[in-house]
Amino acid sequence: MCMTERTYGMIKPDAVADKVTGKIITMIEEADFEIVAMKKTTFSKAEAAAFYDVHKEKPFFDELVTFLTSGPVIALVLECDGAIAKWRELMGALKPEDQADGTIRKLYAKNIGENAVHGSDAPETAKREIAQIFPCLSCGCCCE
Ligand code: FUP
Repeated sequence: MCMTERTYGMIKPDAVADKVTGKIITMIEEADFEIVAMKKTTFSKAEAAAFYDVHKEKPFFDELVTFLTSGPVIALVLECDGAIAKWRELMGALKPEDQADGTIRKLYAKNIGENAVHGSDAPETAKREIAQIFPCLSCGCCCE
């Protein structure tokens, strides 16, 4: 059985613009994730809408797409045992009042929308997001 897990992580446009990419990558490495893949990329409106398709009926959808396309992101594939839950723990909660000390969002999020980082919330989501952003990694022979 495959012990390791992969998740899709993303340093969002606010944090890239604030030049805290290096600090966030250091936190990722100090938490013992393996960085399987990393690239700087800018989402088009269509790519952002596809990425956030699950939120398309939400009132904040347009704002979400506008924000994600507002500048480059750092897209990541992170790997370790329990990577999905571990990365979301390091990211911190969505709501500012719930963010624990030492989490990335506590340190760098500005508000509920401009929240510095993204992480897949489940194995199927991780698979879909990695396939969208890093199609060459989704060959079917990697750990799932
Ligand atoms: P998370 O998985 O923690 O990034 O949060 P969600 O998948 O629930 O939400 C995705 C994005 O929608 C968040 F990053 C920010 C945005 N959002 C809002 O802007 N307002 C809300 O009330 C909820 C989410």
